This record gives sequence, C-alpha cells and structure tokens, in this order.
Amino acid sequence: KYSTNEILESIKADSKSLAVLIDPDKMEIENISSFMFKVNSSIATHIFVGGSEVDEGVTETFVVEIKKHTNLPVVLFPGDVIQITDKADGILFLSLISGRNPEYLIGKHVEAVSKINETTLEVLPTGYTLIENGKQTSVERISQTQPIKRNKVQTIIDTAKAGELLGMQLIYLEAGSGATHPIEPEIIHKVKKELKIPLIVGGGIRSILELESAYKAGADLVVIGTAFEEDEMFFDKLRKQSAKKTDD
Ligand code: 1GP
Repeated sequence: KYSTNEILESIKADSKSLAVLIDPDKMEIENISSFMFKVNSSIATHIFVGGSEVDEGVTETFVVEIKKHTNLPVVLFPGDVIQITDKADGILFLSLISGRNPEYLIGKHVEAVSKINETTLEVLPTGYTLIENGKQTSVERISQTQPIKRNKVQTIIDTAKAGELLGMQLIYLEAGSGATHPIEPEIIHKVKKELKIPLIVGGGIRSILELESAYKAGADLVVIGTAFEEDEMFFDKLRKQSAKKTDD
C-alpha cells in the first residue's frame, strides 16, 4: 500500500525543492484559487498543508480546494492526528526528536495508524527537530517540549543522525513558523555533512537571499509559509523565469 515512493524520490532528485506551507488557520479558503495561481507560476515543487491547531475536517476541505488548482504533490504536515485525510498525496510522519514527550515520539503515531491504513498516502517518516529561536513557538507550547539550543550544535547534529539511524527518511530542522531568524547556514551545513538522507529546513525564511543560503548550506527542501502569507509579491520574486536566469 505504501509502495510508491514518488514524493521522497522527487526530494532526493531535486536538491532545491521548495514547499509552500498552507496553514488552514491562517488563510481564507476563498483565497486559495488566486494563491495557487501564484504558486503554480513560481519555483515551488511541493505544497505542505498543516498547522498546530487546525479543527477537525478543515484540513480536508483545504486539501480538496488546493488540489482543484494544482498538480503539485500535496503533503500533510500535521499538528495532530485529526488532520489526516486521504485527499492529500503524502504525509510527513513526524517524530519530534528534539523533544522528550513520548506522545510526540510514538503515542500520536500509534493513534494515527488506523486512519493512515484507510488512505493511500505516501508516508514520509521524518525526524522533526525544533531549534531554539528566541521566542516560544506553537510547537513548543503544544508539544510541551524544549527546542534544542542554537549553540548546542553537536546535540543538533547527533539528534539528526539518531533520527537517520532509527530509519527516518527525512530530517526537518525547524526554527518555528514566523521565526525571527531562520536556522543558521552553519548549522545546516554541519548537519547535512553527517546525513545520507535529505534535509528539510524551515521557519523564518523571508528573502531570496535566505532561501539561497539555505540551499547552499545543504538544505534539500526549504519550507516557506509566513513570507507568502504576508507578502504575495514574494511569489513574483520566485517566478520560474527569474529562477532560470539565476541558474544561467
Ligand atoms: C513552519 O517551517 C515552517 O513550520 C515554515 O515557517 O512560516 O516561518 O515560513 P515560516
């Protein structure tokens, strides 16, 4: 049932993947069609859908609407089991490996199995690693876990590596949505050097410069949410055409 690895393979094949994060709590459903029009003409390769506190049923309604307007793979980035829907293409099966709350390391996963079994979602086992960013994030509040301190670089590296050795297929370095500062390139670089699996980086990336430096440091997939919510013009800067020019 989980035999297709299409989404994982697409991330492995393109070391500059870009996921646009849509948080159903932060966007009006009426705006999805115009938003997706911009996404489609940008360099985005994936759509992530999720949030910390989305009510039951809302994620599904959003995914259905998003799918009407794009052929990009839609991946659930769930804050909770109730966000699981078979209308998406894949799901980040997140273990919060920076934290020590068993619910977010294995509890929610057991709860999720019966729901996932009813779907054909591609399951992407992901080591979700929250890095401290100066202010409390909603992940911290809801999961009641501590992020890893930014200066504990070896702990960050060892945590990511432990995730890989446990068999996870992706490592996600998260600064938190709306973070003041994105994850430092130096941390991305050091973590990437130790990993064989793809690295996802997100939280607080608001400019092309920050995006490019994350890729340069070794991020395979970058997740951006807030920058698009706050400034749809940001899409214009990420149009397919202008990306080509930079490549040339
Ligand atoms: C949050 O990593 C994502 O989970 C994206 O963060 O909203 O700050 O882009 P932003």
